[in-house]
Amino acid sequence: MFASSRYPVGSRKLKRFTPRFALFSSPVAPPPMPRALITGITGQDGSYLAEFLLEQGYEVHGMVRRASTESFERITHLAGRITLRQADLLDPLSIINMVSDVRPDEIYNLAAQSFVPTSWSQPLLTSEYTALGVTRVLEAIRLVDRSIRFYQASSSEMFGRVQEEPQTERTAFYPRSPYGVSKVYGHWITVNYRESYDLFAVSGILFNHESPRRGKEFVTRKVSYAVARIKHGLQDKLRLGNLDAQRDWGYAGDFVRAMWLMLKHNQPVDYVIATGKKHSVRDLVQLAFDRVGLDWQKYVEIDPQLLRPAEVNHLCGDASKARVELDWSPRVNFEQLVAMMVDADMSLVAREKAGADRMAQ
Ligand code: NAP
Ligand code: F7E
Repeated sequence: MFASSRYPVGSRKLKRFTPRFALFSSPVAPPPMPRALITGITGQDGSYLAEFLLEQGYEVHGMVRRASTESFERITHLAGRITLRQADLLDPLSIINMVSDVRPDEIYNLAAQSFVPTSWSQPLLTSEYTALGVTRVLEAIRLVDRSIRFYQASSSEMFGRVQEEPQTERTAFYPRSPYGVSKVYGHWITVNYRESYDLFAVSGILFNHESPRRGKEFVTRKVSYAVARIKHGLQDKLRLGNLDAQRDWGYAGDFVRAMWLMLKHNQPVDYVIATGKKHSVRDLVQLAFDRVGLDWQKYVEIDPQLLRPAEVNHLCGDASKARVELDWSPRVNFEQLVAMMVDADMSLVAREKAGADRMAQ
């Protein structure tokens, strides 16, 4: 049923790529550009995915929510090349109208409340965005056009207290936070709509992925930014929580390529996306401080307030299925990732410092 290389044979989607006049005119007119809609385009992954899809020749639309101040810094360099639409995961009508106006070939549902600690302080809002938000997008597809392909941003947080090592697509879930629980809902509702309505809906179970565009509250960026500020003499301590936690950290640029490969595949299948290597927060800290020639033990303090009510102690994924079936594998390793993030923050802090000095004059 999902048999062709690009889009399903016999589906309405095929029409978009086979203009009728192509049979009579020569040379053949180029097929229309595929059209993608990204929810969460202002986030880390949304910005990398938008860039990647533009490179693949897509027309890219992004969903943004209304705010009194805009937070578009990750996508300002794409201005004029993407189209932004206002809608909100909490408002079903806004999503239906947006999908109906854009009529995308593919929807990447990346929008979510994605910071794990906030999911304990705002558990209901987290479920509204991160769990029920998925159903709202799926319902819009069901009502507007069932041939739209759908990607759901699922998470290794669903494995939580891990039931086996490494984790695969067959590992049982045991989430440890309201965020993880919400993602389990998002995962299963995606599977359910695929099975109930024959949608091309897939769930990518992505392990932690980072970049210089990562939010500053996540541990990798918190460390790289603090290292840069300490090196530039703007900060003298870095307060952290659990240094023993271990994660399978990859590079966001590599991971968005996997999302696209999943929607290009001839069958809707769920995949684990991971590097297969785990490191502790302590390893991360040591590497980051080493990069600028500082001894981390002089600067890092443990703050018990940063410990979580229920911790995910270690995660490590096995992405063999994606390697074999999608020909996907990561290109950036952990050491390169940490170096990339520290170097980017060294430049950023230097610019911030120069700006502050100019203001003071
Ligand atoms: P992120 O940087 O926190 O971005 C989240 C995005 O969601 C932002 O664009 C945000 O918009 C948007 N959003 C939040 N609530 C919304 C609402 N009510 N309506 C519309 N948009 C809303 O997250 P990320 O790291 O790019 O991750 C992307 C997705 O992958 C998320 O679903 C996350 O849970 C999941 N994931 C991430 C990782 C990872 O390691 N990065 C791993 C597995 C899964 P604003 O700019 O307006 O806040
Ligand atoms: O924490 C420990 C913390 O907040 C990683 C999200 O993208 O990946 C992310 O969730 C580890 C945890 O990411 C601090 O206890 C120590 O064990 O960077 P994080 P996360 O919770 O793994 C998954 C896959 C997602 O889906 C999420 O959306 O680091 N840790 N000290 C700390 N963490 C933070 N944030 N801050 C600290 O000071």
